[in-house]
Amino acid sequence: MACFSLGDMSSKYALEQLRRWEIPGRVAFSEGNGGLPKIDVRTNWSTAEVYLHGGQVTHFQKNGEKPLLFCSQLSRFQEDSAIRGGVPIVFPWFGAREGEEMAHGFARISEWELHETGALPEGGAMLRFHLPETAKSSTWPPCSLVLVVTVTDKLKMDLVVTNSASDADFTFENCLHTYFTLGDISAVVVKGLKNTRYLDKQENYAEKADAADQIEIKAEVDRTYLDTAEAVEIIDRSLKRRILIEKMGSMSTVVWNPWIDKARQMSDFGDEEYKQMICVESGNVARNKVTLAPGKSASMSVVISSAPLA
Ligand code: TA6
Repeated sequence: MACFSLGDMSSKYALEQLRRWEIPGRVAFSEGNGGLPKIDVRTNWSTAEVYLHGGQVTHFQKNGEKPLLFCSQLSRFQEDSAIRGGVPIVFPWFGAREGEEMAHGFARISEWELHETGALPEGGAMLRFHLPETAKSSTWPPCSLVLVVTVTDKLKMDLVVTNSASDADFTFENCLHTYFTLGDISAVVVKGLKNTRYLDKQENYAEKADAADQIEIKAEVDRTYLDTAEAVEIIDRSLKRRILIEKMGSMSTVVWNPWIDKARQMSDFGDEEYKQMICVESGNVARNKVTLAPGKSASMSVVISSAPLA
């Protein structure tokens, strides 16, 4: 199976290798930020961008509208850092981990391989990426990770994890850590999580529930909602749009806005950028972590769409 990953290739050579996957008018390749190879997708309804670095979708925008995904103006684009925006792939652990320097696992700082591109008959595009064996931390059991990105008037991402071992179960956390563009955080509410139990990172992961119909962001919010398969809606009255995040194979939803202090502490994030973004993340975290028997797979899908506010 022909495939491609950045590995130790130079970017120019890398781009030449990618050309075979080009689909005129639909899928093209260019040198992105930091000289990293970037995949440019154009459909009848939208544009998108994906980096092999992290297998990360960094841009999705419907024609004539503001981008749906947020990417920090200060994001690093280098091999030992995660891109600050778009859809970082969190795997095989969420958050910090004892003895591991990289929070949120190694998938988002690994070079993924492009294995397939396809033009969809109605005018969309499909891209399939694999995380190569070499990218994994040696301390982790054999597993395979596949990401399928489908771009139409919606953005669909499928993340499939397979336990490649022949004799042992494999337990992991996963999360599509999606950053969304907002007009103004003060004009935004999040719906779909009423009465859902969550771990509040602001209070040492105390377990709580919120009976309010919607979440307003007036300070740092860092909540891991558990045991929920529900869709979540971001209502943005400043951009007069609602963003719908539907998910399958995910029982956790994380809602995060860094607010003022955390924004200032992040060198790859603008001090004022907290006003134009929110993370609504879909995954399987904490007690929702997944255990796979040998040879078994688990698939998680997230579909992002938007519509004007009535
Ligand atoms: O998903 C929320 C969170 O776990 C926050 O606590 C914050 O750390 C955020 O992820 C970003 O993490 P990163 O490692 O990308 O800086």
